[in-house]
Amino acid sequence: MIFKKIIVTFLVLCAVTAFAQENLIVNTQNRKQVSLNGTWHYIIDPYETGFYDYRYKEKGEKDAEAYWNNPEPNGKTDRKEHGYNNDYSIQVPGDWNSQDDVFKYYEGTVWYQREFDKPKLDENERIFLYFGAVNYEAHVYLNGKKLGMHKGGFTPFNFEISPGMLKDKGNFLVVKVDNKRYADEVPTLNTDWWNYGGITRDVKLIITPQNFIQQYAIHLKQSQDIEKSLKRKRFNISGYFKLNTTAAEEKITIEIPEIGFKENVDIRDSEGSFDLEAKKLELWSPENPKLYKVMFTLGEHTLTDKIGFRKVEVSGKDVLLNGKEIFMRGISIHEEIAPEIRRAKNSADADKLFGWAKDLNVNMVRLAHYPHNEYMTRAADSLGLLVWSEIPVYWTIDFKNDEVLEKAKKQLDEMIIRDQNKASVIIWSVGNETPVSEARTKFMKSLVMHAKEKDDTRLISAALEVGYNRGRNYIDDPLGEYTDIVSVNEYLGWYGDLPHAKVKSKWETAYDKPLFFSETGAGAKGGFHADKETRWSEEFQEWYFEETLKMMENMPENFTGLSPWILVDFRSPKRNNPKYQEGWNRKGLIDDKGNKKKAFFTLKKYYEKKEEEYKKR
Ligand code: GCB
Repeated sequence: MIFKKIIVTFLVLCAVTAFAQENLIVNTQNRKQVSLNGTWHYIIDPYETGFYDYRYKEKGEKDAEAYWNNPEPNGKTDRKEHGYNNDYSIQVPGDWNSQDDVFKYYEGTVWYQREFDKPKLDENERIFLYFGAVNYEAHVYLNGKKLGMHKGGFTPFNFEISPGMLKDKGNFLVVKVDNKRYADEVPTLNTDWWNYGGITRDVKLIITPQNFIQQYAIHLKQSQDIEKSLKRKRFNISGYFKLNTTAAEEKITIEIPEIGFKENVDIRDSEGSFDLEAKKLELWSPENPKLYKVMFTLGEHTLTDKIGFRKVEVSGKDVLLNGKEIFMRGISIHEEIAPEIRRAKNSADADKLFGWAKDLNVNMVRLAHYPHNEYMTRAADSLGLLVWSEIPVYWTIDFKNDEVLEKAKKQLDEMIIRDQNKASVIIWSVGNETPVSEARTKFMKSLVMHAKEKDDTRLISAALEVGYNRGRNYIDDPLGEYTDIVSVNEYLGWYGDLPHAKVKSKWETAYDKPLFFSETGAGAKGGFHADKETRWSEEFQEWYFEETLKMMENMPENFTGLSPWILVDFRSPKRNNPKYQEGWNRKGLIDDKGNKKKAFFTLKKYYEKKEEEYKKR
């Protein structure tokens, strides 16, 4: 009994002091919930008047003019200098930029507000407020009390609402959202994409039992010899549970009904980790994206998920999936719906983007340059698309700053925790085109090691740069020593020289590891036709891809695939050619209206050929 009490106190203490990512609740789709999506009110506040007083000090909690407090005037003599009403409404989820012209180029603070009634709770149920993502900094207040703060524009977070905080009706919820860019944040000041602000992903109340499974991982044990397991039809399955409890729990039951699997995990002995054996599993792959219903029961409560089982590994120069060499026929994607000039945010958007990708005959997507919403990785799981998922450590991050490293690690953790049960995700990328220096390599190595420590069931990579040197492209970035595959962005023929230069171009790496082109591409304005040497014409882009594909025929043996840049044209404030770009990066194979450019079909044909070639192996 005394032992039990100690555990209880310890766990409660942990819950209070833990970092945000340790409190993150996963698999929110399959938990009891109330959506807080829909119409909210807003105040645009470029001077942060609702947050700072006139001496620029943070306002006191009860300050009547703090924007987290309900501003209803107290009778006709009362002076109130802010307020929320229906004339200032905004939809959640959604970036603000696309919702009204006043927001189009806005970077700064916007206050979001809505009310909600207390949901019906069963005895001992707990309640959490969950955000899929808010770009970039969110301060969250409920009924005038601060619940917490979160930084990072593309990863989820949640706060517990204690029962005493909720009224039966009209709970006043306010979020201060700030998307200003800073040199010491992740990403930093400079990116080649649009800085969409707002509550960009779903918001919901998650209702849990008193004791519940907060996070878990379940996967094929990485160390098993997968060919042997396939022959024996017996697989080692391992993983862990992280509970959020106020009482000591003893066991969790894991069930996979379709194969008659039912095992108990004693969580006292194992500290939550498990190592079990399953029979008759069909493995997940792009050709057969098999997902199983998996059930986890703690006490009287069962949480279900849909999970695929697969093993990805590097063997010498190859990437193996379930023991077989694969070639990644990829495409890079930004989280944007171009025709509507907005962030993608729901499953219809995921279907649209992946519908285009599938039409290109890809088996892999690089979700650049930040973790995309969870509809994307769920859809990738069921469609059989291999995923590269990345944190926005992009270009000129402040590599000498330890706090920036911590911010990057936090985003890495949140990305891994959310998606560690998605079979589709095979690569965690810790960054893109970071300029080589001692400080940068130390920083990036630390991220690679951190990712490996958190998850040994995926490959770790980062998109590197290459120095072109008279036809010899030698990749010796020191970071390549630590990543599992060596990935580079290559633009020969677009940034330097013309596409025909590619044929003579030779590729070598200093590392005996698989080589992947994480980008290659050229700009073209959809519908603009000219001879192939005319920049911005569809014909130029088509020529670029033809030459790129010819170059592919002479790649070294370790060449393992590519994810060209990019599926669809995307908004970027850096792209200001007034005739051809007009604020768009035009390297899409599909234009901003949704029309396929000529190069789309060039790549598609190549991918069809590659698919056939690998089928015969
Ligand atoms: C790159 C970057 C990507 C850019 C692209 C371009 O190498 O990784 O974010 O958008 O080039 O279009 O230049």
